[in-house]
Amino acid sequence: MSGIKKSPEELKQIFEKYAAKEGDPDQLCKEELKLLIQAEFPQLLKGSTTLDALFQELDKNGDGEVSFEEFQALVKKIAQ
Ligand SMILES: [Ca+2]
Ligand SMILES: [Ca+2]
Repeated sequence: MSGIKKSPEELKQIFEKYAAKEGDPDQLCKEELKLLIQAEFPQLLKGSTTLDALFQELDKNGDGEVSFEEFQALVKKIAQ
């Protein structure tokens, strides 16, 4: 009963909810990612993983925002 796994639909809704808070509604900035992680997946920040490290890992193209496509890498992490 981890409660970690979510359906693809739920994950899309979560992404959209937080991405729409500031700036581009289709992209997560670091602040939005922080809010998302803290509220939905706080278990990801245990151990040595910091928000900065997570953000850098997810932002593959380095534009300072996490797109839904880039967010998929996080989804895979959660599913592990
Ligand atoms: Ca945004
Ligand atoms: Ca990006």
